Amino acid sequence: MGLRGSKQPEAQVLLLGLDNAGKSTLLYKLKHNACVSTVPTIGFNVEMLDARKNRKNIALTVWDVGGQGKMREHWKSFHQDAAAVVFVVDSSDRERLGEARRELEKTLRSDQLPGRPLIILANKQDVNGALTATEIKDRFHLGKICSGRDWFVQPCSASTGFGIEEAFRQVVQMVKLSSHTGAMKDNIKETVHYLKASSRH
Ligand SMILES: Nc1nc2c(ncn2[C@@H]2O[C@H](COP(=O)(O)OP(=O)(O)OP(=O)(O)O)[C@@H](O)[C@H]2O)c(=O)[nH]1
Ligand SMILES: [Mg+2]
Repeated sequence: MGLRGSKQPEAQVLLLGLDNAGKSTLLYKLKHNACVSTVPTIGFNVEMLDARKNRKNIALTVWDVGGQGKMREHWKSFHQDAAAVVFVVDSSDRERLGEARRELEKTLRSDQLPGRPLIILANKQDVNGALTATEIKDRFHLGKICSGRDWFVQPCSASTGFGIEEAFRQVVQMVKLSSHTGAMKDNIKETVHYLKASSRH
C-alpha cells in the first residue's frame, strides 16, 4: 500500500546528489512550478507527483535527501524500494565533480539498488561555463559504471525549468511500478527518529 493508501500504481523515486546540487529546487519546481528559495536539507523532503504511464494514472513519491557529508551516510536507508535513482549534479561546479562521481559510484554499488534505472540530471545549465550533459557522461564514465541498468543523462536547470519536464518524462518512462512500499517507510521512520535525536545534541 502506498502513502496515500490508494491502489493506484506507484513508484518511489530517490533524488540524490551532493549538497548544493539543486535537488530541493528541482523537487519544488516539479511540484509547484515555482522557484522556491531553499536552505540545505537536513533530513529529507518528500512529495507526491501525479503522472501517466501506459495510459494509467500513477503516483510517484519523490524523496529528496540532504546531500551534505553527514547526510550521505543516511542515503542507504532510502535505497530499499527505490524504483529509480535521480542523481543531480551541479554542472557548473567543476571542482566537486570527482566527489559527485565517487558518491554516485558508491550509490550504484548498493546491493539494494540492483538494476534500478539511473537518471543523471546535469543541472545548472543556465550558468555560464557549465559542463554539458555529454561532458558529464564522459567524466563520470557512465557507460562503464552503469552496466546492467538503464541510464540517461538530461541537461536541465531547476531554477529556470529548462529540461525539467523532459527529465520527469524520462523518470516516468524508465521507472518500474510496484504496489508495495512498506519496508521503505519503516526504514525512513528509523532514520527520522535518528536524525531528530541527533539534532537535539
Ligand atoms: N543557477 C542555478 N542555481 C541553481 C539551480 N538549481 C539550484 N540552484 C541553486 O543552488 C543552491 C542549492 O540548491 P538546493 O536545491 O538547495 O540544493 P540541494 O541539492 O537540495 O542541497 P542539499 O539540501 O544541501 O543537499 C540554491 O541557491 C539554488 O537556488 C540551477 O539550475 N541554476
Ligand atoms: Mg536540499
